[in-house]
Amino acid sequence: LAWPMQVRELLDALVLPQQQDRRNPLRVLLIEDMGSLAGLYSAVLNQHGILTEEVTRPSRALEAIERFRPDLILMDMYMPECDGKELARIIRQQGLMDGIPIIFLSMEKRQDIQLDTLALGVDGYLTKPVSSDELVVTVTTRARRYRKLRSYISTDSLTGLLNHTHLFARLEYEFARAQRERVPLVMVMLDLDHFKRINDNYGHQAGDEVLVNLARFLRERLRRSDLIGRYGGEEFALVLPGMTVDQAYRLLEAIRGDFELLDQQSPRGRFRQTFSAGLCGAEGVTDVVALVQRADAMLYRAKELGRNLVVA
Ligand code: GH3
Ligand code: MG
Ligand code: MG
Ligand code: MG
Ligand code: MG
Repeated sequence: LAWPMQVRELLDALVLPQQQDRRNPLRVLLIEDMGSLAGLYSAVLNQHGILTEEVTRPSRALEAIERFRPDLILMDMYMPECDGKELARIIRQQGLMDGIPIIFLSMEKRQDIQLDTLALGVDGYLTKPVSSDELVVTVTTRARRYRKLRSYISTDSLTGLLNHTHLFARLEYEFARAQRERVPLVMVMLDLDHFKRINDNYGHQAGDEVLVNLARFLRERLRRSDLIGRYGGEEFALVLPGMTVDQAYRLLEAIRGDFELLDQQSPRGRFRQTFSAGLCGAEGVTDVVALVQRADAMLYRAKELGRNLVVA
């Protein structure tokens, strides 16, 4: 298929990987029972810097979504185990990913059937055979837009950490997974010590900078798989999957000790800032509410015992 030159350039500009895409490629989950076809789509998308994961059995889809965290789902309509419409409906019921773009790829040309799927909340319909250009443009633009919207609603604007709502959605998932796979998980509640005084003595702006510094410090010291959230105000919450309470205690204690030594800058002078943290392991805990309550109780203990402490 030959496009006029201007259209070709427009297409290239649209799908040109943007700076942020290169550092963190767009992720597309392909649900297609014909493995060879899935491989073909993957190859086209991969050529444009898009990461893909292929699922040939619909029953594996939810697990793949949770693990791979796609920015978009490309789905076949007719599959032996389950039809695409049913699967789309199930995906739409999952809290964490309920807004993810789902695009159908199918030979189905009947408009009433296509309309039916659109009414389900499916975002678009590509009719096979689809051209590479159409595939790449559709996927890139929608995945990028979803990613942007998702980051607005899931991150705290000051620190860039997960916000309260999103942290809890992710915690629910990590907690369930830890129970299911019988791996440890630790919840941490962390609160800055006498932070009110910092605002009073050095100004609110300096206080904000401390929050940003701590967020950066935590990101540097924790693993990519750990969840770091701003619980609210000057309180942070961490979820450390796969870590035992002992390991988490040692890690947090090291972070506490190093953070305490950082010089916090402000126009009214330098100062130091400490935090206290409470830890709780997920083992034997029935739900996330109880988990957070226990970590909170440990934090309260740390405050009572004099602050600048980690209590497990
Ligand atoms: P404690 O050691 O008991 O936690 O003492 P504290 O002073 O840190 O706790 P308190 O709950 O009395 O005060 C929390 C302070 O945190 C008050 C509030 O102004 C400040 N704070 C909360 N959110 C922000 C924020 O986004 N920016 C700034 N600069 N300050 C904040
Ligand atoms: Mg099929
Ligand atoms: Mg307080
Ligand atoms: Mg505090
Ligand atoms: Mg507080």
